[in-house]
Order: sequence, then structure tokens, then C-alpha cells
Amino acid sequence: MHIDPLERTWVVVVGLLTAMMLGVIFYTAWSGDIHPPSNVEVIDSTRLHLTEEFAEDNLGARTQPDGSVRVAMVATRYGFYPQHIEVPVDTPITFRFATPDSLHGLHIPGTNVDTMVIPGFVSEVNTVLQNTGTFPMYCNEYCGLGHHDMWSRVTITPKQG
Ligand SMILES: [Cu+2]
Repeated sequence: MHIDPLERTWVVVVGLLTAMMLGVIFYTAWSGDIHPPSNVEVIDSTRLHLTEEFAEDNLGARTQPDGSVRVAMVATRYGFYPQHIEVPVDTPITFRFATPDSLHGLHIPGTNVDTMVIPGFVSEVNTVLQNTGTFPMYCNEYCGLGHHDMWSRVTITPKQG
């Protein structure tokens, strides 16, 4: 089979470019310890308010019997509810987020709390927050006209006793 030398050259060039791009992706994922979220838990987004965990009265931070804290929040157009949470410093925290409408993101600057909140799934982030103070928690996935106004606050309090 005859392959034109120019065509052969471009096949090699495209192959090398593809290999280089995949190499960059795998290298940055490996060196930065970046991996896809491991929590795959489905939920009916249209009935969030009827679930026990994401009903309005049950949202917010709750201390568990083992001393860890569990936070349930709803991300919706255009806000995170509750709008303000308080969590203790140097304590294992499990954040759980769900949305009844569209794709949102959630980010607390200066921490590793950064996740997408996808309709139909529960997003879970486990962390230990290191610095006390009040920080913004904002949406980092464009979700509509009010996206720029979608944020809430997290206050990290000193440990008691
Ligand atoms: Cu948004």
C-alpha cells in the first residue's frame, strides 16, 4: 500500500501531538494528586425537600457522636443553604451537597473544598479545615444569570475545651 510521504509525516505529527497531550494530562493528574470524585451516590433531585438529610430543617452542620462534623447543604439558583455555617477548626468534616435544579460548583478558597454539585447526585467532600475565620463559599460553575451572586459563608471557629 502506497502512503504519500507528506501524509505519513502528518500521521506521525498528529500521533506525537496526541501522545504529548495525554502525557501532560496524566502527568499533571499524577503529580498534583488530582482524581475524580469517588463518591457516587444518587438522589432524586425533584424530591430533595422530602428526603431526611436535605429537608430544610435538617440542613447545616451537626456534630456526630465520634466528634466529627457532618454538613448538609443545598446548592440552588442562586445560593447555598444554609447561607452561613459554623464548623470547628482541626476537626474531620464531611460536607454533603445536593442540588434540586442545575449544575453548580462549590469552592472555599484556601482549602481543598472544591467540587461540582450535579443534579441527581450527592457530592461529598471530606476535609479538616486549618485556619479560623470567616470565609466565602462560592459557586464556581456558571449556572445562570445570578451565578455571580451565588455564595454563602463558612465560619471556622476555634476548638472548644
Ligand atoms: Cu453558579
